[in-house]
Amino acid sequence: MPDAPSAVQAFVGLGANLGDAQAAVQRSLQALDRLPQTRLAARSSLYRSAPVDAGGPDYVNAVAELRTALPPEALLAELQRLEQAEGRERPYRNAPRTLDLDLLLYGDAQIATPALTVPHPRMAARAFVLLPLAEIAPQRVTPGQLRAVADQAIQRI
Ligand code: A4P
Ligand code: MG
Repeated sequence: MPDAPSAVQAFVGLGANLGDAQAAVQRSLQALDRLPQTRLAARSSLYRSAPVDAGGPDYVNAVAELRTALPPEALLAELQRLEQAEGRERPYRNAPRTLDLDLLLYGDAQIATPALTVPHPRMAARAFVLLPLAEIAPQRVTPGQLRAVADQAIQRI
């Protein structure tokens, strides 16, 4: 089926560091492709990364490119529903998690509401976002950004 004329290119960051994190990320990539009015256009490799500003086991991270006709708030609600489906609990900020889905970019939109900040405010400081994003959308990441996170421990799985 062709994309709706209103379809927007959006990027979603996936992260997990509890349970079978690799399986949760793989399952969720497939689930993103089944969201209403949405298809998975590209997906990065999986990456293993040391926790940044957080504790617990290493993370499995990836980035997905979506084409979606959902407005950003509706897309966020769907992402949160998928987090719940993976058994996400929120005991405290940056707690280890079975699945975290962050809306990184939504077209060229700049969004600042209480529920949603896009571009994701911390993405430029994080190798676990920038490396997978550069793999599928090199034009959205600058060499300077990559240099700035070069000291963060991350490897492609
Ligand atoms: N929210 C606002 N903007 C957005 C957005 N663009 N995408 C709001 C998603 N959510 C957004 O999120 C809290 C609230 O942020 C949501 O209710 C939503 O309305 P949350 O997922 O419940 O809480 P959180 O995960 O503790 O915070 P957040 O912001 O997701 O944390 P971060 O900053 O993403 O950090 N280290 C490695 N190696 N790999 C990781 O994946 N992840 C984190 C989480 C820390 N360290 C990590 C990793
Ligand atoms: Mg989150």
